[in-house]
Amino acid sequence: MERELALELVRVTEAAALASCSFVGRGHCDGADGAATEAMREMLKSVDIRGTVVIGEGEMDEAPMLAQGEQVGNGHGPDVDVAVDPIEGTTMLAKALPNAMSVAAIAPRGQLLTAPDIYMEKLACGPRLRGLLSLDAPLPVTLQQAAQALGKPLQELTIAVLERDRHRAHIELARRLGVRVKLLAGGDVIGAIATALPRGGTDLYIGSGGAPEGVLAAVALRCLGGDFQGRLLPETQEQRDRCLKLGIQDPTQTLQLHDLAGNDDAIFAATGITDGDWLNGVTREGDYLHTHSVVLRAGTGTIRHVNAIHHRPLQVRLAQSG
Ligand code: VTB
Ligand code: MG
Ligand code: MG
Repeated sequence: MERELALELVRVTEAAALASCSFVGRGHCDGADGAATEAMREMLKSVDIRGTVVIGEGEMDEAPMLAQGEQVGNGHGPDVDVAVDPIEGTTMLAKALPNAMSVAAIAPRGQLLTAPDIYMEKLACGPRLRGLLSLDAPLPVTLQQAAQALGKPLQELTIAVLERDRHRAHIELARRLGVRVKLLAGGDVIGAIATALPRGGTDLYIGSGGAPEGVLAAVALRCLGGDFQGRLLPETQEQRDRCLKLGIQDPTQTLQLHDLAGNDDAIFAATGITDGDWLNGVTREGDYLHTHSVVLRAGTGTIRHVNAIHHRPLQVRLAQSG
């Protein structure tokens, strides 16, 4: 993959953030998702890739959404897998809460897991813990191992988890051991990524969230030198069949970083929609909209922050002219 694709991918997440920022705080999700998805698809048309969507907005071919298997790009560049979440954290966007962002990743064809839209059990950590932990180990063991490897007591360990009833036992257990628990309203892509950021404030991310988000987070953690393991959690026969159809023979297998995000080059891009732990949200100043994005490359480990200023009337005109 040409490295220029990194900037092209930022354009894609910027487009989705710009298209959906007017929905922030308005309480309804569908309009925002539709606008972000359409903007992403339009922008992808100009990118030099022969892309196949492996992670999209929905699997069920509900045009005009980006569906698994859909071909994107201008058909001229390399064959790549495309993973997107046009809005990661639509509920946060609707409620004007932190950490709503637009996310996309690409990698050479066949590198990214084609995941079904079901839950996934996750364990993410930063570079200092890479290769030391296992999703198969009981939580107390993982917490002990992490604390020991980081050279600090359990009382100084901080884990992040989505605040959901299904995580109550984990949360209570961790707290009983003295571990600090950061509860997230939503957004486990940033929850997992934060473990690998220098001032991310958390050591581990645990718990279950969306499998598509797991693949996206895994790409970012590969680029950041961290680690990510996942296990799909099919709950019904229909979901198990869905896994098989996607070529996942054993849906209960623990997936390692390379199973999810490959071992070749990969590019991850994200643009903030609301202010968050990593990215600033879209802000407006007169006729101009400011975006803050980050783009990561697995091949080189580069972390690039991109602050862009977009001329709003021009954006609107371009959108209207199709
Ligand atoms: C998960 C998580 C996402 O929504 O998909 C979550 O991965 C939905 O989980 O980051 P619940 O069913 O428990 O609400 C996000 O938090 C936001 O898309
Ligand atoms: Mg989404
Ligand atoms: Mg999401």
